[in-house]
Amino acid sequence: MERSAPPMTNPDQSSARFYLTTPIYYVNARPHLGHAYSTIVCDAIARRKRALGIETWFLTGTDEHGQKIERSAALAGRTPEEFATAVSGEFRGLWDRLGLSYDDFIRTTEERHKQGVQHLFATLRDRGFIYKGSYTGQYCVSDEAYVDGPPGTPCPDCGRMTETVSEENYFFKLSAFERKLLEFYEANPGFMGPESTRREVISFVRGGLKDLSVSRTSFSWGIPVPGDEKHVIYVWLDALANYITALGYGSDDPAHQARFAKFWPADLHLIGKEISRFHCVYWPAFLMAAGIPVPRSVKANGWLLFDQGKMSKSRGNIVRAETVQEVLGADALRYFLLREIPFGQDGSFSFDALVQRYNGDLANGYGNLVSRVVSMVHKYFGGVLPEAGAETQAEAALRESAVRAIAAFGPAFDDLNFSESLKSLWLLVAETDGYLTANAPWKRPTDRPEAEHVALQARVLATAAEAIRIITALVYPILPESAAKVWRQLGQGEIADAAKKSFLTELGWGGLKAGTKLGEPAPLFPRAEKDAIDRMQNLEDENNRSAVEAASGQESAAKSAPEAPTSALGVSPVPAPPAPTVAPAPAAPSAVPPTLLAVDAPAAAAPATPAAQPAAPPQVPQHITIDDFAKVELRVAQILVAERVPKADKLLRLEVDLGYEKRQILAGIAQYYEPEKLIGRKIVIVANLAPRKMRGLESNGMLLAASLPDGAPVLAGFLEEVPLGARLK
Ligand code: ME8
Repeated sequence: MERSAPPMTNPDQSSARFYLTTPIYYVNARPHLGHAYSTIVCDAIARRKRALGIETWFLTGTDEHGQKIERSAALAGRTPEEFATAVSGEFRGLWDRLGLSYDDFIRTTEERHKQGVQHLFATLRDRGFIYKGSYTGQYCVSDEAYVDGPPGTPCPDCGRMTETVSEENYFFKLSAFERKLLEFYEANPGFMGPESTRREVISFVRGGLKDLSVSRTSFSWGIPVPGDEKHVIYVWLDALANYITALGYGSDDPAHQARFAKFWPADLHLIGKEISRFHCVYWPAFLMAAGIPVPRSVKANGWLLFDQGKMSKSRGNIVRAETVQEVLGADALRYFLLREIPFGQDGSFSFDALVQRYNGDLANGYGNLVSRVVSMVHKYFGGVLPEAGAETQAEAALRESAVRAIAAFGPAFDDLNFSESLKSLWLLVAETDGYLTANAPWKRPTDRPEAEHVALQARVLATAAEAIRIITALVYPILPESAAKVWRQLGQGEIADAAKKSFLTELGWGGLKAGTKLGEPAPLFPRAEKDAIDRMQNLEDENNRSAVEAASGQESAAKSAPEAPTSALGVSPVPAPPAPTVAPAPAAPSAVPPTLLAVDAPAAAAPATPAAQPAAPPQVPQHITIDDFAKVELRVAQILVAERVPKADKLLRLEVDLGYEKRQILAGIAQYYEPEKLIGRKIVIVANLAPRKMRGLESNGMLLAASLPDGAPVLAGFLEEVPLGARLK
């Protein structure tokens, strides 16, 4: 870990303490592997620091205020408090289930946080860095970020359409920190990483910093501005402050104040790369303005990708950590994430790659090595570790390799280069394996006297066991559960106790003593067969299916409501056509190009037609007159916002712009369209349908789409430019 001097440090700063944090996660979505990744990385770091005798404080938590959470709660039909409590509980429950060793879990709805944030806000105001003004501009609710540009500008980070906000706000004088921040980055090259993040942040600041609006008035789910309660504090100022409020900043309790004095500034804020601007620009500026030391480092992990895209709820491509834990165990997940993905880079997750790594490195590698050695000590020496005797060249070579592995592992790990540290340690696994095979203690050549053979067995098994002890001690922060099992098998007791006694500080060759009674061999990493992939896939499918069923249960309840039948898209009410009275006939002539209409091709007409082929001509129940058609008001609209509706996996909530007005429409296309890709797209809607409510939300209109034989919708659109609101007739 690079440690660079912050501009202001606490005088009682002792180097034998380490404070690290994860981002606090939004409670609008359940935890997935992406969240688990950052938290697992922190857990591994915290475990190593503790085992090195460094007093460590590891903080995680949930980010619960803001417009995004307020809206998600409304969509779920719950109060923001209930909603936040439920989802925050899921995060905490998962971290416990995965055995993560956080020291504190902060929720931004807690009183201690509220008090600290208000104290920070008041301090910034008292020091002259906050003033009142008014803001008219664009805001991305998904990222809770202000965006430069005219109305209609998509968010440069997530691509979603921004909303226009016009409010009286408090502003933070961010512009006053442009030069100070650049000087700070220059003086502290290790402050942020990886290099790509550093470059991006510096170029953002060089591009000029404008004052930042730090309060909102158009909603109320947040921490009130002290003394002006119609404003709530901007959610990022609220959220970032968690890193100090959790320690005790702003608290009246002397014990908490002492903890703040002891652990602040943070040694490491570990974050995902998409939130580096908030952590490397706004956060140090807020702290500098408040006269609080800035953190020592902010390091960004890359994105975990799944099915080619960033794993995220809005893309609908998430995998849950529970699934991997259930089939292969939490250690398998930890090992995969840290070994497979060079920290700071994006990395793909797939069940195939996971199982391949697991079998190759854990089941056949480390696990098999431990099991062979422990079993042979039981078989040949009654489970008591023999005296190794005099070293030959082979033992000396293995000892030197182990010493090299100890020397290489720490610096790479502490530089967050987990993949390299594991790679170098696995060279020792392979070498120990090769050493066993070369000396074959299980095989007694006919020409070798018994006593000589027993001496070889003793030497080889004692040496291999010692190499395993070194490997296990080093890998403990990454494989805590399995290392604990191996430690017991080596007769070393509880590894957690050893960690408390800072066993990594004096790790060196020769710790295993002859005469130690080994524990019983127990399976560590049972080989994963082909069905492991299917089992994980099935668990995910099952989880998705039950979510869909939960959603469609409610949708079908809505469907059966007589006043509001649902269309094939599960959207707006379209009266069901009467049963056909005539044989299938070609499409009725119409003033509207057929692609603009929701053409329902009955599945029975073309059961095996691949989606790409044209649908069979629809059955037309009867002719309508031009006057009938004129009753339907079809208009061009542009999608401004598209997001999934929680617990309704078929539904998207769209905000569309008709030029003359904006409105919300619910569309049952979530299984076919990624919300992000719809933003900005021009579509056709039925504008004069009576509004109806679904999942507590009002739908004002219906999209038009062709319905393919397999049920997939294809949205109607235009090749030429068309103005918003234009009527189709
Ligand atoms: O941004 N790959 O919360 P959030 C890697 N509340 N990491 C991922 C990931 C992925 N696919 N998906 C999520 C917020 N993460 C704010 C933070 S901090 C004061 C406030 C991880 O719920 C990664 O660490 O959107 C990312 O930064 C974080 O989860 C975002 O979580």
